[in-house]
Amino acid sequence: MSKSALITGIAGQDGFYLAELLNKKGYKVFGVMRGQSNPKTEEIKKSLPYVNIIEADLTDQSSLSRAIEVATPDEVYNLAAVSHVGYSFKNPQLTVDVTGKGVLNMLEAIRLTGGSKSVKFYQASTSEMYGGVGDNMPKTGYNEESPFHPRSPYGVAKLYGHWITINYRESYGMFASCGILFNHESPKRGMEFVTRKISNAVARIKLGKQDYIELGNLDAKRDWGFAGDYVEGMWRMLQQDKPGEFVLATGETYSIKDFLTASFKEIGITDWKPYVKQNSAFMRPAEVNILLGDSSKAERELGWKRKVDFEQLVKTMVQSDIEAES
Ligand code: NAP
Ligand code: G4F
Repeated sequence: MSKSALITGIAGQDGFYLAELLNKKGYKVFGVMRGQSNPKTEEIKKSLPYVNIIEADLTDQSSLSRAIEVATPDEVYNLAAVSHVGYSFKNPQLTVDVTGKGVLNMLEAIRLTGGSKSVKFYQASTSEMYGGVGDNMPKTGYNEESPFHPRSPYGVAKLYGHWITINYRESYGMFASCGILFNHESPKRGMEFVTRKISNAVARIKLGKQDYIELGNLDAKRDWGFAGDYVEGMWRMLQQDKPGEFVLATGETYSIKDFLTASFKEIGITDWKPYVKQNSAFMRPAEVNILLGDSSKAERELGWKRKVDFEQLVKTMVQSDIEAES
């Protein structure tokens, strides 16, 4: 009999790639969407026609219990979150409710519907939990043993989600794993994140639809991979004999300036400075200056390694936006 998986955050970037992967593997896929009339519902029905949509909200535990009863999943992937770091400074309490306490609601929904021993659970933890100021980062990057120092309401809420997941494993014997994922991007990335904001603006500048782009801190560095590679790692975590924590990263870090250089190169522009304005509205009250991940454990134990490199990622995103904007 085919396995069944429940994905929260199905309308997000990772929800899309994970649903595609699980469908290819023969899973029956259920996806949680929020809202009485979510405008993305029609889009999801078109792009992921095989997904069984369940209306539920991470802040409403009873709706999650119902989702578990409907899907009777073998695996639950908890991807839903308020996921934008900048937004989390403006809406810190909502962020705690969804990104933090929402994880507890999902775990309780599994436990109270009798799934503690039968359901495998994946929590979308994040490199934002390391935060820091860059000084305490090991030369080879953060790994599963590195200390945490979140720098945003989002990072703090995710740290709660991370530890409550581990707590449910230790308390109730749940198969509950956390993927500590570094930034991963794609043409499906939300426009509010810096990579897609840049790739889309570069496409529009090429097509004469836009003159410049406004950005915040250009010096921050991120370890950017391709989302399609990372959902494969999530799935592998739940196929292990034992649950655990796993870092997924590329092991390379680039600045926003590097991303601008590579993106503008795609449209034949070598000097991007005339096309970029800095706007303090996009600066954060506290910044994570540098992120670099060490995914040796995932390579060793999951046989996972990223396939797409930085240059390929930028090219794919810019070309996809040129096509979409043409
Ligand atoms: P995303 O595109 O922002 O998707 C998040 C999804 O969560 C959205 O579809 C959103 O629904 C849904 N959601 C928000 N509030 C909800 C609520 N109250 N109830 C139910 N659903 C709700 O994020 P992503 O990039 O795919 O990331 C997936 C997960 O991995 C997130 O938890 C993120 O924090 C984490 N993560 C991401 C990265 C990364 O680089 N992408 C790295 C590490 C960890 P709507 O579509 O209706 O808004
Ligand atoms: O693209 P970002 O908003 O991603 P950020 O903050 O690294 O968070 C993403 O990755 C995390 C994993 O490390 C996830 F957990 C999280 O859910 C999300 O997916 O910003 C990247 C960098 C930051 O330093 C930001 O200050 O780009 C800088 N930046 C400069 N100008 C900007 C902008 N970020 C955004 N979103 N918009 C700007 O105009």
